[in-house]
Amino acid sequence: MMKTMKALLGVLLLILCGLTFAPNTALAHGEKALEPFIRMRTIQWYDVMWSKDTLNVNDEVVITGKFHVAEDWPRAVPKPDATYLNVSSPGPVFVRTERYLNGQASVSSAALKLGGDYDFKIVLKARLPGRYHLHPFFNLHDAGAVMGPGHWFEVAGEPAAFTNQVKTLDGNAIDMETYGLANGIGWHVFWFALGTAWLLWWVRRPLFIPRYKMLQSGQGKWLITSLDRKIAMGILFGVPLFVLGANAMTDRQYPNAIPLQAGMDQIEPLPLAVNDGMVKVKVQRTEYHVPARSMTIIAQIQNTSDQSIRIGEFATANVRFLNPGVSSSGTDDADTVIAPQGLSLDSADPIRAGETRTVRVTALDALWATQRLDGLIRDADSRMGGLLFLYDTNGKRHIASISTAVIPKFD
Ligand SMILES: [Cu+2]
Repeated sequence: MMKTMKALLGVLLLILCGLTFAPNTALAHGEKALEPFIRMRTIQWYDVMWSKDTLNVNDEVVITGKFHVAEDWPRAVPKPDATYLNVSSPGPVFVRTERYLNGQASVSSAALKLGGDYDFKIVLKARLPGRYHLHPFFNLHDAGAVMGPGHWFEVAGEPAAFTNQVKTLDGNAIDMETYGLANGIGWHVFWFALGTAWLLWWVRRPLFIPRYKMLQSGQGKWLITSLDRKIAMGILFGVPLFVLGANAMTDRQYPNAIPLQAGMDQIEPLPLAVNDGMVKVKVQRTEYHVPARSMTIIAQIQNTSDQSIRIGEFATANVRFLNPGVSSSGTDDADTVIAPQGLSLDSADPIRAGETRTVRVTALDALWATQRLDGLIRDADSRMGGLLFLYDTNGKRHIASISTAVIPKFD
């Protein structure tokens, strides 16, 4: 007996240690968890920006950006007929106060069109002080979460200072932090108490084996007393009556209640497709050189615009390979995954207006491996997708969404 007690205590101590010394700073939260072909060929994020990254409790931050829905959507991923744009954060550290898709206020899920471009705007209000990594991300029905680029935010101030007052449709101001809390806790406690009491009513008596023995010896009728039956009947009729009564009372107290919305927002893609048609890119062959961590894309580029253009960037799965001299990382190079020298071309000459030329684009950086995109070559669907950014002499940007099979080279 003493031995088992000691063993039990030991196990408990181990569990306690595990809980106490568990690492409490997880620095990643699934950005690289999805298969590379899902991250590269579903939602292709670009131009994601944050209005600020140090704020006080109650301050608002605006996240804006765009995304392209890949034409070459993987066969293994259900089509984006039900998707939800959200922000991933380590717990309820911010509250989302507004969200827009293509300028339309949107609270529900939305269906996305393949090949479409959308812009988004999300307003968040800081709730708890701390340092947090946030990402916009898309929940794709039956597929999972496709993360957008992440960013660190520093929130200062006092947690108690947070206010979240909203005005309901009938004009009452309510505090979202405490509204209905007592009611919710009250109902949970009530059902928990009722359930536990009913369980204890039976558990306090001899259980399985004594009851089995009584049944075997023909004493089964003593197992259930008439009081048991009365209480059971009381519960059987009392509980539904109680629930219906409470429901009627709630109905009378809040006559203008709106159900939780389960509809789907219908939002058209931006009028200008990602590729405005001026620059056509046809990929002929793509090779991934495993030891060098370099992706070589041979593509025919047809420039039908009236300006000469240069390739400035290749972006896939939030990794950005920049062609130095043509493209810079923009405002935020602190933590988006950027290879500032990652993109090179076989010829630095711009592609002249009207010219069609086959170019060799090389995206080389360890990010292919550290972001676990090179796992692509072991997928059953070794296709890659991404956005090619081209700039003309006036700085106007053309974007081409490309998609290509990838052939690995191991030597
Ligand atoms: Cu993160």
